[in-house]
Amino acid sequence: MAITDYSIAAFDIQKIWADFPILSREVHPGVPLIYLDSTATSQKPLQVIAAMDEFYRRSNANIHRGIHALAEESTAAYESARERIAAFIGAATPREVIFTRNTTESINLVTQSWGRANLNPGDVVILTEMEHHSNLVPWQMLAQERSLRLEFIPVTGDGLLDLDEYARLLTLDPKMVAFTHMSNVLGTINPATEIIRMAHEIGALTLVDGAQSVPHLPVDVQALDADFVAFSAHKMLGPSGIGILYGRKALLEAMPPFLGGGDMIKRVELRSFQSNALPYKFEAGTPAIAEAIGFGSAVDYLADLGMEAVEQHERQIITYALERLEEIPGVKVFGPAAEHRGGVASFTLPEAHAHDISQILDADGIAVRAGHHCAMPLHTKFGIPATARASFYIYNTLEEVDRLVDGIYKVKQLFA
Ligand code: C6P
Repeated sequence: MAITDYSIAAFDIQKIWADFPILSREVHPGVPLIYLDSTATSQKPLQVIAAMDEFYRRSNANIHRGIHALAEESTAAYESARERIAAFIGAATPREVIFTRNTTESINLVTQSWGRANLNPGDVVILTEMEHHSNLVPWQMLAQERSLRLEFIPVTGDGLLDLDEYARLLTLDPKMVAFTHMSNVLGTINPATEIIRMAHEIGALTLVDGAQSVPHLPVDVQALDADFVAFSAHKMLGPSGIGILYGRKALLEAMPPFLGGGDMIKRVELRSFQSNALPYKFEAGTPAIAEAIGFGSAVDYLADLGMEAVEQHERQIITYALERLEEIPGVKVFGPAAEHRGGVASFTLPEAHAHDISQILDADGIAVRAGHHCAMPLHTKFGIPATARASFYIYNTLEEVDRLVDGIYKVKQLFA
């Protein structure tokens, strides 16, 4: 699609489009792509693709194991990626940045390692009603095993967390408060600093699901004062198969390893082992090396744009998108006003199921996600089985919002 709308860009959108080859393809003959599904996974710029290609062409070798030139190059590239990611989130040291497979694995690392070591029958863990299954099911599994009590901060009708009820739940003396920084369905940006401060006041630890916030907002883990933060590369211009668990050094040092195997040990005997130092203690086996290098390149790309500019760009798009969607008779958009949300708009139409909406939009090249978006309890709370979800990132334009709105009118005509 030709981009003519530059007026809102906090940065040079035409240059950005040139970096994302996939945005120029046709998805059906003669039908260009309009990609509005970055909350599921983002597209990747040439710089990320080139960094991974270059690694396999020139430097491929296992890390931390060889003394030959390629092994040293690949180890240096892998560790340099960790350093740049640590700087990107403001970690005190790269040793607090653990490579995992994704946000889901990062959260499971916390439940299985920290949780098993620290939680006992009757202990309370606070979650919220807007959690993705990734920050729900791992806690449910641990709760079953350890007879924990899970409590939930309610979501108000306008898609915000009820902080008065949170204050009341804190009187139950929870050991952990685990919450999403930004909802993948409602787009709500939760007041993470306040939630963490309140938890710390009563001595609880906090886990921030940053899957949607780290890609879209400036996130500084020390300014947040977070204990754990989980996020995935694939939602922030990087490859799939790699994510991060940030954890405070003292906490990570006290935690037992999550997976056992190579690289996570200092010494092994037939009947015992000694764990390696951080961060390697939590990185068993050969990791996703090329993916880590691609991830490093992705954070360089975002840091060059500036996360304030990324946030501003998406705020302008979502403000316009909410205005335009609300013009359409019968459309119900879930979630708060634009000032409290990132670039996510989940909606329903009375005439058509979310899957039909998505299928008809696809015929016009518009990619949106339909379903429960791995947040079934939230959909149950709102009394709906599914929503259609348009989500925006650095490469989206106001013009694409107009195309989405035209597409929704087409759906309404077809189902009238
Ligand atoms: N949400 C979506 O379409 P993984 O799959 O581990 O990279 O991320 C899991 C995850 C955790 N928390 C939040 C808030 C998320 O949005 C996601 C992923 C995608 O909404 C895929 S279900």
